[in-house]
Amino acid sequence: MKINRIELHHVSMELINAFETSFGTQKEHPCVIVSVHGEGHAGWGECVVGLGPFYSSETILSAWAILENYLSPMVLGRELSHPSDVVSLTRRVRGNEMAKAGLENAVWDLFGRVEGRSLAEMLGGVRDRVSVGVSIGIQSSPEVLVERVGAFLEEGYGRIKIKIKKGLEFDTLSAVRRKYPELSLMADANSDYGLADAGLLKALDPLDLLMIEQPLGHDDILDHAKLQAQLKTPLCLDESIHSPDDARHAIECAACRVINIKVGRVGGVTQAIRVHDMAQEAGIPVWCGGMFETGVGRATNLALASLPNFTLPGDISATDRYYRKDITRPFVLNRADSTITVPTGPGIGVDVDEDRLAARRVGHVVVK
Ligand code: OSB
Ligand code: MG
Repeated sequence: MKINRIELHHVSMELINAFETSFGTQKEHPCVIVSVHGEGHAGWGECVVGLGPFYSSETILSAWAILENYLSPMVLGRELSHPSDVVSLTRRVRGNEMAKAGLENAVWDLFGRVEGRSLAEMLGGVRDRVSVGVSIGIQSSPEVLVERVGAFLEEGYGRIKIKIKKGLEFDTLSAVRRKYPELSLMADANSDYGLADAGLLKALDPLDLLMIEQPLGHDDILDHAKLQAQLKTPLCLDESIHSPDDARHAIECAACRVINIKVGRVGGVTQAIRVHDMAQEAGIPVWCGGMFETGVGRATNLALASLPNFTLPGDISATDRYYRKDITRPFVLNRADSTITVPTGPGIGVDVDEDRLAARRVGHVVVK
């Protein structure tokens, strides 16, 4: 299969609710939607970068430049026998995992559409519905937070993740725990703590959290191992895992008991599967993280999360938790079991509404 044209669409999606984390407040979701064209079909992938280099070092501008000037030329016109060929063709580019993922995911979708197979089927998915939860940003007070949690439970979400900030973690989480003693509850620190703050995190052990996500440095593994040894609560790594090797290092030194897999953070579907398989062999459960994806990235995530070792609920909420109108059809929550149904059509199984895409587009380039 050959790709003869690649288009980059800089899309800006307005979030229904601003989202505050320990690294900043986000009012919109910017992304690069990548479309790859060949064999009479188009494949779609989402590059999940932020506006600034705060969650990861990649930004919308860096991903755009890398995709246009380096990654696209490496893939255009080349004979591809499998989507993972993109990984080998772009190996010379270091880092820039989100840019790589946007392109490779589009190629997976193209292969699926040409072959008439769903992405979930291509990846070896084993479930038709994926367990999901909701990630709640930092709120103005514990009372406001407890109310928001109640509203999401009312909507049918069965697992709640709360963003925490150093010094406010106990009051925040214990308020929720007091109101909902049985709730499947977890926290995400986005690297706001240091090893010297172990005491603050140890104090959370009695709250019976499902896990604490990424308390320490965005590039740390070893200190997480030292921290995990002091805690009863399982640690989960997000920011620190950019590759299968990072996952291996974390597993070998017992830095975590859970791994969050974001397809963008690890450089695409192929690498995500490698991390999944490695964790499975080590007895480490994984779950699918979220980056406020449009329907394009959300569909990719659902296919990925249908793999067997995604045994914990993912940050893959329904479309109406993020957007009034998406660039694909909306995804809805199955209220009865807090799941979202995995698309079954060819490729990612949803189509891009091109009028809607054009309406949200602030930049566009065609690479041939
Ligand atoms: O740390 O998981 C994170 C969003 C943007 C950047 C980082 C993170 C998140 C989320 C939101 O937690 C997950 C979602 O609902 O998409
Ligand atoms: Mg996280």
